[in-house]
Amino acid sequence: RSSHHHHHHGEFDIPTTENLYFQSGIRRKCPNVLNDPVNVRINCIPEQFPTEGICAQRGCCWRPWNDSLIPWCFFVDNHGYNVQDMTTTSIGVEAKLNRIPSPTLFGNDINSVLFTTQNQTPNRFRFKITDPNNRRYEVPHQYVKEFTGPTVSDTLYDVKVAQNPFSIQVIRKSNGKTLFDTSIGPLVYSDQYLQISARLPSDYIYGIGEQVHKRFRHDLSWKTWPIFTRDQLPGDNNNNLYGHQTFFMCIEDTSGKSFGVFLMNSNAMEIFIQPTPIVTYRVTGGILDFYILLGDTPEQVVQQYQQLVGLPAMPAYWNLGFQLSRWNYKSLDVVKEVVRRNREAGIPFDTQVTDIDYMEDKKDFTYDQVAFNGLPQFVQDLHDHGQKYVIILDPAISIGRRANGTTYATYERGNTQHVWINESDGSTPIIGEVWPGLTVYPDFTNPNCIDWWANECSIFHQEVQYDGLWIDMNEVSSFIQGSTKGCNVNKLNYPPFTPDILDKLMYSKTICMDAVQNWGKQYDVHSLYGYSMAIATEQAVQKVFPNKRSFILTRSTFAGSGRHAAHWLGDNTASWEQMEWSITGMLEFSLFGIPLVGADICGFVAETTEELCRRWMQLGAFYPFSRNHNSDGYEHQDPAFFGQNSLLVKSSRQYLTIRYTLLPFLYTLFYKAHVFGETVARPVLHEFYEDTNSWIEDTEFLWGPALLITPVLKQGADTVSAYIPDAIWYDYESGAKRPWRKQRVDMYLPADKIGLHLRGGYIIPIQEPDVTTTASRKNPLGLIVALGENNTAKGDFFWDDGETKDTIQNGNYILYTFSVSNNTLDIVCTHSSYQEGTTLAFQTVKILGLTDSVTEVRVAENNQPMNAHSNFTYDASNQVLLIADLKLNLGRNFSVQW
Ligand code: MIG
Repeated sequence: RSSHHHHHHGEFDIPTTENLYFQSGIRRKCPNVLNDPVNVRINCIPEQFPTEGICAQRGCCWRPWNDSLIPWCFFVDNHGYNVQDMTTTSIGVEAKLNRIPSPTLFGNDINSVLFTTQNQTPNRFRFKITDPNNRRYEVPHQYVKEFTGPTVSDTLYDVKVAQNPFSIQVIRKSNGKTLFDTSIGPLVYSDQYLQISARLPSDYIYGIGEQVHKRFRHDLSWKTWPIFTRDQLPGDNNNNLYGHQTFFMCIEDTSGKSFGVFLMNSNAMEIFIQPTPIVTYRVTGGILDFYILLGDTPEQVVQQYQQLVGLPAMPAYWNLGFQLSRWNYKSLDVVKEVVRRNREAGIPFDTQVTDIDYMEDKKDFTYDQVAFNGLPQFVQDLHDHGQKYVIILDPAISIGRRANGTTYATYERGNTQHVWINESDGSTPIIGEVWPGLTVYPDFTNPNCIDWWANECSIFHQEVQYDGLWIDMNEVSSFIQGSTKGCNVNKLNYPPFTPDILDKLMYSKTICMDAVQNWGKQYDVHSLYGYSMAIATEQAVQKVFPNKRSFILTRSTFAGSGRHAAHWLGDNTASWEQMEWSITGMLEFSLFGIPLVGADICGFVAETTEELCRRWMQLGAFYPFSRNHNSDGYEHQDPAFFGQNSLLVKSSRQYLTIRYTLLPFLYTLFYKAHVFGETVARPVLHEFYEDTNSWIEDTEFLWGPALLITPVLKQGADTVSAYIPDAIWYDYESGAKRPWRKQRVDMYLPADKIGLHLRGGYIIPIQEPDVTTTASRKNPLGLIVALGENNTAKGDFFWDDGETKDTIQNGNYILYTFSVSNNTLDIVCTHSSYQEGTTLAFQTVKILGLTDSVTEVRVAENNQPMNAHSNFTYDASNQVLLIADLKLNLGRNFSVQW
């Protein structure tokens, strides 16, 4: 029998719903009742102030409302597509969709489109709408590849397709809940305007970027979120920022069931969110290519997303150390002084960064021979102290000469190899302007360009032995609109619909949309610039540091960038509210699969204050990526600048020292991010989804499942009203059990304190801290056991050399699992193929929450008879047992009994 067969009509019909406008045969009509359901209105004039005239032209319904947020002109049932010839394929269904004759919105409607579905995995469903007659832009992604099977049965989802007009519903089989229902609005599919709406089953939506959302949970009150990469600083507005992120997660109920929606599309768009809730995509090109991911928990959904777009890179250990940076140190002498004073202050500090001012005339791969004279020797001094050096690189390459009048070799070599982005003719390099003056733009989607870039990185490394690369301005940014010649008047530079992007101009602060790259027209590939630059830089790093992980920090991101780079949240302002919003920003990048993320500590733009900077250093000590960075023109804000004996130095040292103590735990979390897509900086809701209070929590966050971080975010405050999720919690610093559980508390956090709580039930690996990771990695290890319910606990530990590439793939690592029950801690080595690591040993075990005094401690190796161990102390007031002087070398199995 043929694998393609026709289904009966009824099989794909959407079941009748309660809603007046969705009963079969009635559907959306222009309401004549007074209390029509305004929240389900799908805006028919999204791009300008609505008028009755335009509304009539578009064949939509005109019903002004006393509130201009609510659409006055909205779609009725005469727009959309009808299904023709639905057939099954080996992996889903396929149908032709024919446009219902109706007025156009933006012209060039495609009359017949192809709808295909793929049941890719039991959890992952994909549907795609393309033009069968003309190839439209599809993202050449590194990890999301065309799916060819095999077929899966046993999906967690059912899919229903309505025929006239076309719509799709994705339903969770286990409870019949409709997760994604496009019958709420019309499908619009024209050359430069694609629109689809989906009704969601829950008001709790997270993700989409990059914009400032302030709160982690989305505001549903008619919000437009433009997406198109842009060199724009985060502010109190809905501006599109540096990254292009189209993934969101939605929690369904207190069982934790959640789903994710990812649109694979790089074109400029806006995502509109309204009550009910409904999300509407308004996309300027490419195809509609949706992935719906079903999980039992929010964390699982995020894991599935990362497995799809590329699991995050395993960072080098030193990437987790603290970094100091600023724009415009002005001279190497100043940098040296900053390094000196922070060393003197005992600030744990792995990496010194320099910004564009190290360069000669802001030219990549040069350094200022006057102001930064002696840079190579300075880098040697950093290395002698076990520290690292990171330089900034901007993509734009100067077309001008060197200061001494010679040609700029980097530019000349690139020219010879034709590696620049071209104008619409495909052969004339497009000229813009950035820091070094007039510039060309490397086309990182061109393999020759990647070779050129890697070569330049390599040549410069022979001169200045940097350890990592910070890639900025890769949205791509230009200070002039389009090019030195402006931009042609055509449908790419001036599309019929421009999303609500900043300046409402496609080429604002970037190059023309008809410029040409290897991957396609700028119109389609603009938002992939940072993504491609990170991939090119990854190749460069491979050439410069064969077999090492190095460090890449990128400002512009796309889906899957975490595989290649870390991210910081860009040019924030030194303000209390921006410090608070940084938590949401960080958690969103956790969802996007870019776990090595943080904001500029103490704020980039504007003068910080001692209090703000102190509180921000406390919070920033727990950003996965921890860097204090400052803009040009503001006073220094490195910790030691505030005075060797300042409270700010003391508190920064205190919490960075705790960070360094916890690095084995943080590194293990990154291992789990890299292998399983688990989040590192974790939203409270991922662990405590049974409790709806956690669904809106974004002023505190977790490291993995086990460390709750509660910063002070308000000026003048020494008490935080904090929500304590439903678990046993121990104060990290004293080890004392807190009397709090599933309640809001006033947490006393005086000037020098941030709230740190360990969750009962978890065992975390620690290491004696030091001022660099080079030093701390050699120190004794330890374990903290936070006893949970029934006095049990569990944990794990990943260790390798911290910098060689692919240690996990090659098996060169040590892995442990820990568990406690019946007063016994089992330390089980499940993998041991990193010989050098076996010189390290767990030397201390600290047990929190031990109610009874301890008289004897016994230690065993490989179940050999247990020896009594004499060095332990029990602190009865805090109920903490500290066992010291252990020598439990890595690679072997132990148990400790008390
Ligand atoms: O137009 O290199 O976000 O961190 O200090 C500003 C100078 C360019 C923007 C980056 C910022 C960096 C600055 N850069």
